[in-house]
Amino acid sequence: MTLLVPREETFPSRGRSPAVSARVGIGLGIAISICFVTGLLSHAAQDLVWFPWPTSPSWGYRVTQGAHVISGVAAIPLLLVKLWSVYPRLFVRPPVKSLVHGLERLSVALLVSAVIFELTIGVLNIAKVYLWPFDFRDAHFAVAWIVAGSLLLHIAVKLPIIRNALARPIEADDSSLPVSSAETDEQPLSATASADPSATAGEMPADRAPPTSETPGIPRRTVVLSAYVASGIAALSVAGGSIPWLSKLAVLSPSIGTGPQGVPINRTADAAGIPDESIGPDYQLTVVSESTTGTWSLDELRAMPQRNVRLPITCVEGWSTNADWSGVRVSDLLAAVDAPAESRLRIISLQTQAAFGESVLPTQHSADPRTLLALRLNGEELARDHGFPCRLIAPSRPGVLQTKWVSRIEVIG
Ligand SMILES: Nc1nc2c(c(=O)[nH]1)N[C@H]1C(S)=C(S)[C@@H](COP(=O)(O)O)O[C@H]1N2
Ligand SMILES: [Mo]
Repeated sequence: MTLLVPREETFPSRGRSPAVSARVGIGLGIAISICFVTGLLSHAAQDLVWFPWPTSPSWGYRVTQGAHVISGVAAIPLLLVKLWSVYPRLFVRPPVKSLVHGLERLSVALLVSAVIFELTIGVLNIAKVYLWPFDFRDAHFAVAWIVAGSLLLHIAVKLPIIRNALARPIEADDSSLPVSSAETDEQPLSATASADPSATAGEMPADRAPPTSETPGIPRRTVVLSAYVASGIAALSVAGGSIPWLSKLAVLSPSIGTGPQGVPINRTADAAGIPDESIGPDYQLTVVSESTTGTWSLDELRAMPQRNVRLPITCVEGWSTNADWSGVRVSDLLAAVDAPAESRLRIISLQTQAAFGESVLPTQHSADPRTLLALRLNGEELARDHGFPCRLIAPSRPGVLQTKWVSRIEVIG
């Protein structure tokens, strides 16, 4: 029998061992858990009508969504090293030894493909690349549950191995680790390899000793350390998108402060198809309540009491920044049309037939005195691309719902 790969690359080698998989797995498990929980929170803030997402602290969504993007990106190097440490197992023969073994392999396949799917479309979303025919949010949300379920199952099945691997010094001999019924591929040393003369690359010769600290290959400590360092670097490459003093390092996030008026642009007025005439002198804001309809020209809005708030804008896709906004309180507009401050509102923009062209403002946000229809940003009249003549800004609200170019507000509950 000839091995197709160099001896030190065969499994198990020193670097490829449960000692490494378990130690990298801890960080990966933590990153995925943070990502999952903050993803659920983002879903709650955007889609759950019955869940009163709080308006305070105003930076709440900024923190949860920042953590979501950072933990997801930090997971990538850990995932790669984890897969590297176990991938020769993909080629064990026979591929399925028993029903339990088959189911266990299937759950790992599901876990790995679901995690790769989530991280891939997540990163592409941060990079504003939309290649897929399906709805990003629906798919990202649904597959997150597959990740969570198969991850719990995976940890439960591997718990004895994880425990033992963590209890021993990292470079210690792995050969006496417990082997569960689904884990018999951990023992290619004896029966399998010697009984099967056609053993393929990735399996061990029968006479091969179990890996020890003497086995050639990358030291395990180096593998684990490199995984965590790479994860930290990956996190830093996006962390500056949400954490201002790290913004110089944010090579993968839009630089905060680069857009007009010091705030990045998510979609420009041209990209959103806002015609110049619609935001010219004839512009009017219409507010419709059950009993009354009010209209205001831009000058009339400017003549109303102007409020100043400092609030972050948090793009779901991985950047956020604080800004000074001023304009008319939404609750003042509601009072003008005899609607209670605690009203559910539909905020409609001049952009028609687009996913973000309108949004629903829950009652707690309408009533919050910091929720404005902003006319000014960082001391200047709102730039066209930031939503001129006026745009919604509310505390702790996903950026995608901070509707720009608002032309109509309807009380819907
Ligand atoms: N009408 C409309 N409003 C919109 C959008 C849009 O595409 N159309 N994009 C939203 C998104 S995704 C974000 S992050 C914020 C960004 O606001 P900014 O471009 O002023 O920074 O605007 C939101 N408001
Ligand atoms: Mo966004």
